[in-house]
Amino acid sequence: MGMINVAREEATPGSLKLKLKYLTVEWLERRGVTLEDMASLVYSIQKKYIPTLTLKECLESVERVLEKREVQNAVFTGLSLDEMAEKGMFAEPLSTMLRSDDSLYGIDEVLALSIVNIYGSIGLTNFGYLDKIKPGVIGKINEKKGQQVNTFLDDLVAAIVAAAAARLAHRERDKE
Ligand SMILES: [Ca+2]
Repeated sequence: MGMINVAREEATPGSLKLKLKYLTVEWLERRGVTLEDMASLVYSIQKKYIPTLTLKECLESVERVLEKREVQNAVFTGLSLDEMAEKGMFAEPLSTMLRSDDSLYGIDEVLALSIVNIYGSIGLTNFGYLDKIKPGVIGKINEKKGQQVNTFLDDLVAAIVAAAAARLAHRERDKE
């Protein structure tokens, strides 16, 4: 399976690869989350481990994460489900679970974990922390829940931030 994925990745023309990344950024922005929002969260959780860290490096790390097809696909899928739930396109009991971000639903977290898992156990620890504390834009997304369905968005953003922070941690460790 790994081999097939690599081959497909190489066959993807550069312009399509770039287009998918920009679409992913656009979709997140449409739902109220910018690259800068995510980069500043990466900075806040990783700064204590890497004192020389800059906001620019955090922004770059978020961008690298958003270049991965599995991340893009998770974003397109989750945000489509949020928007469709908003428009009332699902039958019960799914409709109510998605509209209320029911903690027993759980599929939003499962989808987000597909992003986190790319970067191993450091990613998972970061994700657990962000999910519990809900700092920065993640908290803002939560507050907006009355007006807009953000059931998948909150977990996707936490996962992207967790992955970008883990990526920086791995990079720093490889330097030593
Ligand atoms: Ca959620």
